[in-house]
Amino acid sequence: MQIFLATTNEGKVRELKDLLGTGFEVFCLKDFPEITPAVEDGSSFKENAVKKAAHAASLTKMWTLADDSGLVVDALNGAPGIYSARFAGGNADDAANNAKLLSLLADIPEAERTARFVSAVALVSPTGETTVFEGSCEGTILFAADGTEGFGYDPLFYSADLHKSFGQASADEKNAVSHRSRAMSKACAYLKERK
Ligand code: ITT
Repeated sequence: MQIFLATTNEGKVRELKDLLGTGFEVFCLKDFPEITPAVEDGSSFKENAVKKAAHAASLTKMWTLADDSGLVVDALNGAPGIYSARFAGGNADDAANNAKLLSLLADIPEAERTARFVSAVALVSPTGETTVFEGSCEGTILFAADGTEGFGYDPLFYSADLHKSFGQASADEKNAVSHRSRAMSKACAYLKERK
């Protein structure tokens, strides 16, 4: 089965390929430079995931999958949430986003640094049928980066499941518990039924 991953994020491409496993011929936005990414102006992870997948599917006519995800921090009333990728500004990189998060939480004690990663995975069929699967994983925000594995906020996220930061976790360890893997296991089960 051919599947198109509507994402510009290399970290997500790596994880999504691993999570799909064998049996898929995978394409992504890098393979189709003429497809411009969708505008993410929805008000939820789910809405933005559907926007990204539907936009790409209308052009590729393949099974298309998009992930919209982010970090939800309780002490920041849910921020950065759907704005996780651009928390420190439009062109912000991971380092700038992480620095902003650490500075906003500088005075917050450990017990109040609870957070979760959330992922909404939208799947659009070649005929436009749309389904969304969601997953989350709990943790706390560290006082400093720990480890260099993964991407995005991983070095600052201490996983309650793994008892270590995602920055210290191997790809397999993160994939066993992550928000994305929890959403993707439901998406993969759905896809298998349609193969
Ligand atoms: P696409 O929209 O092209 O998929 P993006 O990076 O802009 O790429 P999002 O809008 O979904 O994707 O933003 C997700 C951001 O949330 C991402 O850039 C990271 O900063 C953060 N994030 C999501 N999942 C993460 C993970 O598994 N580990 C670390 N950070 C993550």
